Amino acid sequence: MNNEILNQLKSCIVAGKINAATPFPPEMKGMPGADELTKEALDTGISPSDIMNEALVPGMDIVGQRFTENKIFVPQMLISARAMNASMAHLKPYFVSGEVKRKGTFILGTILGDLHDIGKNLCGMMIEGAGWEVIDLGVDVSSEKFIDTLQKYPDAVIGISALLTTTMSNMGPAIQKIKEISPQTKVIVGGAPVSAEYASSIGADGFGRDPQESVKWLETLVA
Ligand code: B1M
Repeated sequence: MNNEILNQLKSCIVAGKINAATPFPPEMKGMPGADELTKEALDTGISPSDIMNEALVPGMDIVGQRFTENKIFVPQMLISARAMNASMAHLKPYFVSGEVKRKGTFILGTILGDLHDIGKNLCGMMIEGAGWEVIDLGVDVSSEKFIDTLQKYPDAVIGISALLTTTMSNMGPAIQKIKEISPQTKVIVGGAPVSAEYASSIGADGFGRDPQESVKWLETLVA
């Protein structure tokens, strides 16, 4: 019974079925979505961490994998993230109370001067879906703002996104300033013009070609 609800919930995440009222996807019209199934799971006594680890995380993992393989595209990924958010709304109180532990904290932002946030937002959603607390600083983030936020979350990992060849050059100095204050802090960078070689040349610890690669790299930190 428990497995059945969790499997259904996982399918909703993968298919992007938010709640019973949403008509998408057409083949699931009228069926309960992530919203109703999460409530039912909690009412049945399934623990919030089982909901997270056995439905949401594996569901988003499939979504990320399909995106990497070009089997789905940005709109499908966004709708799956909305289904995940519908479920997370029921789980948030348990995170706040500490009953469900996160894998860690991830501070995310686009680099100084860069206003492109679509890819950064997708990464944030996938990383949250993988069980991390995401502190999203938004766009055009200065190194001072990353460092200030790090004071509040000293164990956090930092993620920086850049979409312009002109702004990606701001990432190296930002990483240098972050590492001067906190040498042990891990930093991952990504964005269309960024490559693994460039990432390592500016002192980043990790590079994510897409959200799924970023999730996989984060997993190596907590393995
Ligand atoms: Co601008 N823009 N834009 N733009 N824009 C590009 C990037 C550009 C390639 C268009 C072009 O000329 N063909 C070009 C950059 C050229 C270059 O530098 N080589 C460009 C330019 C020049 C500019 C302006 C300078 C234009 C101007 O004003 N003259 C200006 C700059 C503004 C600024 O940032 N200061 C500008 C403005 C804008 C808009 C505001 C209009 C808008 C952004 C809206 C927004 O984001 N809210 C915009 C858009 C939409 C684009 C394009 C069309 C689409 C970007 C996008 O969202 N892609 C883009 C052209 C293109 O890409 N086809 C373009 C979809 C998104 C899902 O992909 O962001 O690559 P992406 O994210 C991927 C990966 O890169 C990765 O995961 C995501 C999912 O796979 N990823 C990470 C991203 N961040 C990551 C972080 C990680 C890990 C992975 O770890 C931390």
